[in-house]
Amino acid sequence: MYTLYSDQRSGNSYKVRLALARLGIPFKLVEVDILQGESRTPEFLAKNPNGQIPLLEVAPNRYLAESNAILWYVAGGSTLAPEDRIERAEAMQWMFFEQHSLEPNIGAAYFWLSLIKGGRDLQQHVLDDWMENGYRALGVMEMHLARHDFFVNGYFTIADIALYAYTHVAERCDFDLARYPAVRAWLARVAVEPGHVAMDWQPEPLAAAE
Ligand SMILES: N[C@@H](CCC(=O)N[C@@H](CS)C(=O)NCC(=O)O)C(=O)O
Repeated sequence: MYTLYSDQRSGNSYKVRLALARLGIPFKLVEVDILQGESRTPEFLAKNPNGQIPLLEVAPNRYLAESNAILWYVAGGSTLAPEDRIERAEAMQWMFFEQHSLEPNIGAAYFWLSLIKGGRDLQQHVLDDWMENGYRALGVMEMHLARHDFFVNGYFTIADIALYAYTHVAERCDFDLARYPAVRAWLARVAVEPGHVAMDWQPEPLAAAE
C-alpha cells in the first residue's frame, strides 16, 4: 500500500489525495506540518532531498516527489492518464503550464495570504506580480475552457486535477473569478466528477494491525 506524505493545506498534496480517492486506491496518509519545518528534518530529507511534500512511498524505501509526476504514476493505466500520443503530450503541456504559470502565482498567493499570519505584509513586494501573473494564467485557461469542457480532448484527466488544486482556492487569496465564467463552469464540472473529494478529505485511518 502507498504511503502519502502530505500537508492537508497544500494544494500540491491535494492533487494526489484527489487522484487516489477518485481512482479508489487505498493509501496511508502521513501528515507533515510544513509550517513547523517537518519537511526539512534529516529524516524527511533522507526520503526527499528537496524537502517538500507531496511525497509518495511507492514501494519500501522508494519515494516519488513532484505532484504531477505522482499523478502520472498513480493514474497510469487509467483513463485519467492519456496514453494516446497527442493527448499525453497535451496533458503534459497543461501540467507544465500549471507548474510554471499557475502554481508559482496563485499557489504562492494562497500560501502566504491564506495560511501565513502576517503573510500579506511579508510578501507585499511580490504580491502585485503574483496577481498579474495569476490573472494571466486564468486568462489562458478561460480561453481554452470557453471552447472545451476539460483540458485534454474534452474528457477529465490528471491535467484537470493538477489545475483544479490551486484554481479552486483562488478566491481565498484575493483573485476574483467573476471575469472567468468558463473557469467557474469547469470548477463546478470537476467538483461533481465521480469520486471527487474536497481538500479537507482524508482516507479512513488504517486499522492498528495494518
Ligand atoms: N513542484 C512541487 C512543489 C511542492 C511544494 O511546493 N511543496 C510545498 C507545499 S505545497 C512544500 O513542501 N513546502 C515546504 C518546504 O518547501 O519546506 C510539486 O508539484 O510537488
